[in-house]
Amino acid sequence: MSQFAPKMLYLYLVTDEATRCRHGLLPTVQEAVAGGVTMVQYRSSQSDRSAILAELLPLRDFLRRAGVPLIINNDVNLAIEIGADGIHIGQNDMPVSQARAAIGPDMILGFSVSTQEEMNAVPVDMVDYVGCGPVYPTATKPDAAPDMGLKHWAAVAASSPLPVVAIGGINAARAADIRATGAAAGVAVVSAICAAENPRLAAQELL
Ligand code: TZP
Repeated sequence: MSQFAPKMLYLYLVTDEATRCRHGLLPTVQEAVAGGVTMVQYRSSQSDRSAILAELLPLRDFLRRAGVPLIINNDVNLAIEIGADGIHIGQNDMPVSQARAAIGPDMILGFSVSTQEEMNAVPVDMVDYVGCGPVYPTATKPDAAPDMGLKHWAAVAASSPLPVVAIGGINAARAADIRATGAAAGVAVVSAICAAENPRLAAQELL
């Protein structure tokens, strides 16, 4: 359907607000990519478009040169405008059909689920991958669904018709536990890399 390949999910960095990245947004992403990150999602609650573009365009240019796909969280227009590789939407964002229609067949579309019911309802023919979680408690997303716990997460993920990336409260030890279930194409993290003293090393430890 699109340029998506499941291996892109192996170590997926979801960015925090630039102000919460210990070393700033671009240096954090650059170091994380050097450490092995395979896909990056830009996630920001800012509403100032020019501020968004000011931090996003250099990020896009760097990721293009590095050959790492850039996904935009829940902003189809922004994703199209800057030529991102795809978008990621949640249960309370625009309908999947509307998102796919807007981005066309080639861009990557990720969709979040937090329960078995939501997994069962994923529109398989329109979505490329599923983000499933939070697996563990997370302080990064205050409005996140209740954490699933590894056992329940693994059962839900194993039932997925699409590649699954785990998210929520993941550190190096937990990444290993998640990978060991065999149900994940990859792990997605925010704070394990963005808040790290050494984002390159943090990424390496999550591989
Ligand atoms: N979606 C579900 S949990 C989460 C998102 C964006 C935040 C994950 O952040 P962290 O710091 O890796 O727990």
